[in-house]
Amino acid sequence: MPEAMVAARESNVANGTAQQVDVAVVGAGFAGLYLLHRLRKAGLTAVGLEEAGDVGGTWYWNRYPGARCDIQTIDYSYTFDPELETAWTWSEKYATQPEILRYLGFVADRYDLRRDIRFKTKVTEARWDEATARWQLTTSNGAPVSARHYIMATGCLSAPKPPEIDGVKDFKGEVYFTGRWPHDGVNLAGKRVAVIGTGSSAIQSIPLIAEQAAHLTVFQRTPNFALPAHNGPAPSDRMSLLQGDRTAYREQARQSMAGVPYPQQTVVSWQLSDAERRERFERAWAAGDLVHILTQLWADQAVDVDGNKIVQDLIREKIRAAVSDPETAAALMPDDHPFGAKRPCLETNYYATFNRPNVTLVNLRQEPIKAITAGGITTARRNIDVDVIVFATGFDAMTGAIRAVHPITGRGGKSLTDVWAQGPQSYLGLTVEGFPNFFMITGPGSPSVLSNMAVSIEQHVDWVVDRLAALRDAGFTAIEPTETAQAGWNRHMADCSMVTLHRLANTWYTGANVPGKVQGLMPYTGGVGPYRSICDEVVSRGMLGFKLTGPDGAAQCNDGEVVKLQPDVRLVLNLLASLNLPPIESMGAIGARAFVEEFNKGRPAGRPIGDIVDGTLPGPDGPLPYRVYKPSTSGPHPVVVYFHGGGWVLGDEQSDEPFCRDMVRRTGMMFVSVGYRHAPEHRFPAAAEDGYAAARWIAEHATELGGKPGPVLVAGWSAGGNIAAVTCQLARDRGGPDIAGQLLVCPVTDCTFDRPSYNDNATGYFLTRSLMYWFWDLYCSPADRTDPRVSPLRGKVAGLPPAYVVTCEFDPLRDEGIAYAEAMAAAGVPVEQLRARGHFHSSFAMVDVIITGAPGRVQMAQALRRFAGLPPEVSRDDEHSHVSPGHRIAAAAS
Ligand code: NA7
Repeated sequence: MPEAMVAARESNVANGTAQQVDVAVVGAGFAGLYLLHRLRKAGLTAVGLEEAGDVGGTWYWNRYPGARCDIQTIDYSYTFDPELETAWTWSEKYATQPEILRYLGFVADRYDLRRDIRFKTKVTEARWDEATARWQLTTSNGAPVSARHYIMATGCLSAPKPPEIDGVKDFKGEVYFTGRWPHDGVNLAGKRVAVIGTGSSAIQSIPLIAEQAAHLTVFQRTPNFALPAHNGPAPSDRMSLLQGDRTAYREQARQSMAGVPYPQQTVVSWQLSDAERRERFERAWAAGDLVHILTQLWADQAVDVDGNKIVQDLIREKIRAAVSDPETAAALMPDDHPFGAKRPCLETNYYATFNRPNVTLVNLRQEPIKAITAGGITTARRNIDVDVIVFATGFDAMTGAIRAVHPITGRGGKSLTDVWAQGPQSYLGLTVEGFPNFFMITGPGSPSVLSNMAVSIEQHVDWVVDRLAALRDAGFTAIEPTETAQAGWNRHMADCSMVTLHRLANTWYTGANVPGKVQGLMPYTGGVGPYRSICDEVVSRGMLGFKLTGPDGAAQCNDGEVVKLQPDVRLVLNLLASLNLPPIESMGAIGARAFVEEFNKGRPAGRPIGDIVDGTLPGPDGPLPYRVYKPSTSGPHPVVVYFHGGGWVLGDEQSDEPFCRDMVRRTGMMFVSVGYRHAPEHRFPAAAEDGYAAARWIAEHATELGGKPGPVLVAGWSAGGNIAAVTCQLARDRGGPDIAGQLLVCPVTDCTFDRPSYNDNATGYFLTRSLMYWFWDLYCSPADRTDPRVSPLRGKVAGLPPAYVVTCEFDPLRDEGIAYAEAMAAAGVPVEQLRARGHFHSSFAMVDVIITGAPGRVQMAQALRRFAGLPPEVSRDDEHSHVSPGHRIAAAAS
């Protein structure tokens, strides 16, 4: 900062006139320090306002015994300056709070940051002044501040939660909060100590408190999963990865899901034997690394309740083995949330501490705390006398420091507290509509606490500072997200929340730990790498979703939503795009079939079902192969005749196997998938006639196949949906078979290519318009295309079986599917539609890849069961029967 400016600042502080800066930053922790450094480099003047007496943020306040980071310190570091990386060496795999604080002090000194920070200074009010397009801040100490931009670098866990227990004021002993631990330490020797809470802070401090105290009583409301930290020197395997190629290591972290460089697992739990799963688990247990065990066991561990439960059981086994008293061990075993849905902890001697004679666990689920009294704590069963109470009860997370600490008033006098009354709303977790030039670092709506904070902070700070510099250079003075962009982000947040299991636990991620707080998942669950690419996309698409304004009415706004696809659909499409595959239609039919076969080898195998039997049936022009998929329950089951997708050209009776298996599990019905003949060898109407003949034969032979006699159901995806629809028309017109219902998933129904979905989704969503043209050309000559046996929309649609029609937003076939559903409904056929928002043509077929497709298949299964006269729910252990509806929490913003 130029000398004159420093002098001006000092005199402003002294005389009470507002300190003028480009940017005011609240907080001098990891985020605030890097902000000040970057802002200075960008030529923007800044002041840091920090309540504490020095730098450090969360590491300044959390000085309780045993406080450490639980992301490995080599990953929990700044990476913006390679020289800084080599100038500092961590002494341990997980550094202690004092060492991390020293590191942040070292950084502050190295870049001379303290001169821009006003310590022991709280912002007491922040108000946007429309006339000057500046934020006006009042502070608890010194001059007010006038800033063009206002940035909250306040951290996610910095507003401790009040005790919420009656009688705290009556207690005559000592009271401490882990999040506000005295700087000169606490002597607990010889004292009777109570620790309330069993989150990370408690789990880290309890073993050390137990060593000092005469007696320690731990009051536990919810047991947590804790894993051994195996602290010590940084592990050599991780160190050699880092030192081998530092740039690649850091880049992998930035592109990863959690901000730590681990690969994406692709093997699913049911592909592994018990022994292989145990081997993976033991390796992870020995590694002592949260991100390893949270991400590296099997691909379904974080997204599927079954895959997750295997991990839970293995951890519970470890707890049982570590704790001698079976009742205490049982009480310490979490059983109300998926592993990882609540923040798991790293421990050193935590479970073993409960084997000490001076430690008692009080299970508050059995005996809740009634009150705190002068002498101790009274539960529903007893009085426990103590000298010291340690509240390790956590924080008003994510929104607490931003919302509750001081009033923030945006455009038109709107208060942030009011705007967030129903949960935090943001665009990218960085900005809020109605609050121009206001930014949050790791705010609600960003990956934040579900990521390595160091990586997320650097990404946020770089993005924000680059935007401020660009804004200045373009002559604008204000930036604010639009309503459309914010609503879109909130929808995207809600979509992401359906991918992971975080929504299934009541935690501080969801606001459930604070009485009265609106509940909803606050952090972004879509992953660090995808989040980064979205932020970059906002910029590359001309600051999409932001309104920029400047002097003399200058304005720019490229309004819109940055992500309309479901998050996993976006990932899959980006991956496919990155592979630069030649168009399928350029491969020729033989080449395309080989490609699809190869492509399918890489997908997760379908889940186990009862039995699979292959056979052949007599088709109109020779035998046709079929594959029967049977449920594991005892039959006979209703029969679904299934037609695979592939544009009448590709695939076979096995190519939709994951879908068939999934639907068998969800419906409890038997699927018979038919290998109908393909073009170009067998052109129209071969596939249609095969489909019809197969349905007829299967209906007639249901009992021999092991199915239930009586009406069958038909189902199909894509061209298979076309054959299913045609089969229903032919069955009506040719005297059977009796069909109880039809499930048409993204069906081809018409030979017209001018509906909007054909143009809107012509390219970029895997099934392209030109691929569809190719399919049509191979299968059916133009003269035949209006025949209802290929364009069922052109046929008579009255008198058809009840239908469930699924269409996807980003599919060329969307509008003809909707048109067919509407035509049937208009003709009196009972029709239900699922118009899948954000999905593409293959969403529902990509089982265990497009996780957001699962709820759609649940609805399809329920429809098939209704058609078959069965109750909607199949009694099996899928994710929707594991969890009571009350436990499902969508994103805060939804
Ligand atoms: P956490 O993880 O929020 O843990 C707080 C603990 O305190 C948790 O076990 C709570 O039980 C318990 N708690 C909270 N309020 C009460 C009341 N009123 N009565 C009894 N027990 C209570 O905070 P931490 O400080 O441990 O960790 C915060 C994060 O810092 C951590 O996740 C890491 O990211 C670093 P509950 O589970 O709500 O039933």
